[in-house]
Amino acid sequence: MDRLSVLRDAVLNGDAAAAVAAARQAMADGTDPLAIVTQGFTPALKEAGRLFEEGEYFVPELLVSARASQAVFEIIRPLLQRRGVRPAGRIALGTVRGDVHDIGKNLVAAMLEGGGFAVDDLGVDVPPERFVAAAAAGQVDVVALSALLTTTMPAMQATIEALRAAGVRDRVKVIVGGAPLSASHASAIGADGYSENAAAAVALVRRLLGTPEPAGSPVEVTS
Ligand code: B1M
Repeated sequence: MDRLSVLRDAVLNGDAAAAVAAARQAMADGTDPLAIVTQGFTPALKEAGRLFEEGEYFVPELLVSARASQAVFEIIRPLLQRRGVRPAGRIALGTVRGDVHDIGKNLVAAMLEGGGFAVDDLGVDVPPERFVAAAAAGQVDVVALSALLTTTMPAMQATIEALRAAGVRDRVKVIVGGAPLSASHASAIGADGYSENAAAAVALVRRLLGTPEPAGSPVEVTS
């Protein structure tokens, strides 16, 4: 079995030590860290979600799979981040109120940092007023909202409305993302953009802020 298959099985079985060992071996063999995300733990989590839907997995199994992915992500994160450069913009990012899913949000944060942006990670279950406070503080160019549950999608609209009510909506761009989202929903709730994955979020922010794309890094943007 190749390293990424071993990693996928380890994540699916919630075996963090085996997942980390497979990730380290894959990197030692020259595997791109981003491939460990896109071909390693992301498909494994998708499979865990499918098993959950079919009643074969329950929340504890989802949780140990998520922990194994997070352990892998911790060793990859520094490789996705770029240090020591002047930020091209500042992003306040969080998972919206009622939602504690943060693996995708953390990936978006790391990719944005890797793209040269400063990220204020507000965490999970972030109420609209915390996003408003971040925007009102002045330094933030983009408010970035993540949601993984259909039941927490309305919190995105509530956050955008709170920004408007506080008089700070025009100061910032708002982007949204997460598995249940779509470009049409983003536009319906008054967001400035939607991206389907972490790499596309970087391209979207660059486009919204007018930051030039570095040569040789084409990425797909869905917005
Ligand atoms: Co939950 N969960 N979960 N879960 N979970 C899902 C999302 C679900 C689809 C599983 C399923 O039924 N198939 C389902 C949602 C159904 C729905 O709403 N339609 C679900 C459910 C129901 C629940 C609970 C309600 C279960 C319960 O308690 N009965 C509960 C809710 C808790 C809460 O939030 N209040 C719950 C809990 C959990 C755990 C805590 C156990 C754990 C999360 C741990 C953690 O995040 N620290 C968990 C997990 C792991 C999942 C699955 C299996 C994996 C999610 C994940 O991390 N994917 C998930 C099934 C699935 O996704 N197929 C599921 C990998 C990650 C890299 O992808 O997060 O999609 P993703 O991020 C992507 C893009 O979406 C995008 O870029 C990322 C990287 O490319 N993106 C953005 C995300 N945010 C973005 C923001 C952007 C731009 C792009 O700009 C701002």
